[in-house]
Amino acid sequence: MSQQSDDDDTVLLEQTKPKLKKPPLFKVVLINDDYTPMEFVVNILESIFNHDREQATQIMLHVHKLGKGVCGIFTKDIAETKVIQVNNFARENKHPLMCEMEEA
Ligand code: TYC
Repeated sequence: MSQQSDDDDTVLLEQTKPKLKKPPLFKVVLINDDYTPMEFVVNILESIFNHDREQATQIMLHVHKLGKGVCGIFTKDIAETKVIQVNNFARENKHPLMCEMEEA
């Protein structure tokens, strides 16, 4: 709310727009490949994305059948961190699994 006075001493109140905008959101997307074991992908979906075993298995099978799939939707910093964690963990275990982010 901003205040302004005019000639006759009345105070005009004018509504100003709220200044906070919602942050942009990013999908973290898992990509299929022919070599990463299904169990390894399910473990990643449980440990990094906090899905239960059932949800993790559904997402892994979706990616396996359709080529890619969303693991979760996050603000930019969190999405970037998750992508790095997945890619580092996959490389440490010598799997070619790939993870990316796209604006939601
Ligand atoms: N296609 C893999 C297999 O048959 C499993 C897999 C699922 C790999 C999802 C990557 O993002 C992935 N072992």
